[in-house]
Amino acid sequence: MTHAGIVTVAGKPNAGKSTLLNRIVGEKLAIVSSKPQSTRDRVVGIRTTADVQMVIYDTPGLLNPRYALQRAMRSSAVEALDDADVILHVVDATEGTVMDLQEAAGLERRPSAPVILVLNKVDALDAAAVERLRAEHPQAHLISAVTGKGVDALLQEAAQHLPESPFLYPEDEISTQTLRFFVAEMIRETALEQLQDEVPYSVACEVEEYREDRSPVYIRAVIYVERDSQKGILIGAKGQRLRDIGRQARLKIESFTDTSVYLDLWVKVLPNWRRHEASLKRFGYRLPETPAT
Ligand SMILES: Nc1nc2c(ncn2[C@@H]2O[C@H](COP(=O)(O)OP(=O)(O)OP(=O)(O)O)[C@@H](O)[C@H]2O)c(=O)[nH]1
Ligand SMILES: [Mg+2]
Repeated sequence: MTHAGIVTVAGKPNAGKSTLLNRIVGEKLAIVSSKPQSTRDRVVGIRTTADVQMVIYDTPGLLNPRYALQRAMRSSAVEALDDADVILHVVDATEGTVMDLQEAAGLERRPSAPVILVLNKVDALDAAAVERLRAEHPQAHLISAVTGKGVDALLQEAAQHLPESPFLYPEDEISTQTLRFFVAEMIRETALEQLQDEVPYSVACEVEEYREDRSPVYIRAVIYVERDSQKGILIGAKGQRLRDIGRQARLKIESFTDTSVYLDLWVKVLPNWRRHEASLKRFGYRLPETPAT
């Protein structure tokens, strides 16, 4: 009999959730950045072995929302907690304090699924610090999402919480999201890498046209920002920065899709889109049913 179910990866911004999802699936599905709040909606990865299928939800970091986009991010994460058969609570072990998920995320009630505590980034700690964590949190899994250390043991424990079930997806599937979604995310990630301060939070990306019938594959995409000044920063002197972003994003897309791609990349201003529900919907962010508190 096979086992299958939902494994939700949750925790604070920048804890390494997306890095862990990519490690588990063995493919770079979720964008990773050193800037917090890089994941905005649930990213679904699928891992199938001989008798276990895990549907893994990577979620936005749980934080106190201040504007509409953050409300959408939080509700996406909280929904994914409700759907879970088992939750991996990822904590950045280099930060010192380890809170329980309910407290760290400000949840009103304890999630109903079992929670496994995952202390990540142990590669960045010295042996004494690792020993101390082990003594303080004997039930936790100490891992490094970057090196893969401890991840197999973690997956073995997670699998034990999945119900008996036929597989939910074909065995060779690694995600439920569309290519368009991944392309938009790869462009957004590339833009994040090039930007400082507040600008990254103002960036959204939309794929307007995707022509697989052409060779190279033709993709027209728009990077949206909130202000004219940000548009200037993204385009750069004589358009150099936008060309750099376009070239690097194209390389990522080509390696992900295994085809050659012509990326036609534009920048547009959509004033204050992060605060407008209509704009959020347009970019595919899900809105909470009732305003979150
Ligand atoms: N040293 C070390 N760094 C890590 C590890 N896992 C993640 N990081 C780094 O931590 C930063 C954040 O990683 P992400 O995977 O984007 O974190 P996240 O939890 O998905 O962040 P949000 O989506 O913004 O909530 C990146 O710079 C990663 O390279 C790890 O095991 N060791
Ligand atoms: Mg993330």
